[in-house]
Amino acid sequence: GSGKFFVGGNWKCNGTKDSISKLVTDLNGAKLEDDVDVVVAPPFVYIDQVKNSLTDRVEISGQNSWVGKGGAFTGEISAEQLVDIGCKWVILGHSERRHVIGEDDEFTGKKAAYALGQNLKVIACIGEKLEERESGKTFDVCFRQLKAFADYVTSWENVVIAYEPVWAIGTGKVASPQQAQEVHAAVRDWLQKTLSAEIASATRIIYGGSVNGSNCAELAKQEDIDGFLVGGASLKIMVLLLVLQGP
Ligand code: G2H
Repeated sequence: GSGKFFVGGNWKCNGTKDSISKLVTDLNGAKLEDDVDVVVAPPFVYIDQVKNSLTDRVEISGQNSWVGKGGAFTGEISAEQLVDIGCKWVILGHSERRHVIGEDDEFTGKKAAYALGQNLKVIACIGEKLEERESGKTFDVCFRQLKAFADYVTSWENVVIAYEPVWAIGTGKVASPQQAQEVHAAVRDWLQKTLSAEIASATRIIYGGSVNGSNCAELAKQEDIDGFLVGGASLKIMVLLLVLQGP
């Protein structure tokens, strides 16, 4: 594995002022291991509330950002605004952005480059759909999505790659530790061949897709799994704490 173990909680489009206040109180009271980076991604409208109440031990991420400088882009949130409000990270290319909202590889790569240029760290998501896996295209799809990031990103220092097979997202169907490890190893190999050995060994590759307290330990043991992006389970503090115990 590479770097510090990383656990991100992606709250997606969930929560209210009250439920988020409860989650923050629980996170503040939790004993977090020193050797784990912990990041939460609240919905935009609650970031300020979270920033003003959450311990600095946990960093905050946006769930998306606009592809360039802010301006006349109704409904969008710029990378500058995320920085202004105290975010250190942004999740880009999440499969829900790609497949529900329709953002493509190039747009996603450009977003990553712009966010990095504004000093945000990027959680760059990739992953295949079920029919792509079943037709043997898992690596093709992941490499194509990686290449689109690599086409625009010049420094990988502030990038964490999240492998999230679409068929495992929010479905309860987690990838087996072997299935995840196989793709993580292939991603690391791609980084080595396409970018450099240094980037391949330094870049964290985290897994996302129905991670929970019962499957995280086996996944974390895999050589190339350097952390998790957790959706549903991150809304339940007891489950998140189990995941946070890491490898
Ligand atoms: C994958 C993951 C978090 P969940 O989208 O990004 O969500 O853990 O609910 O599958």
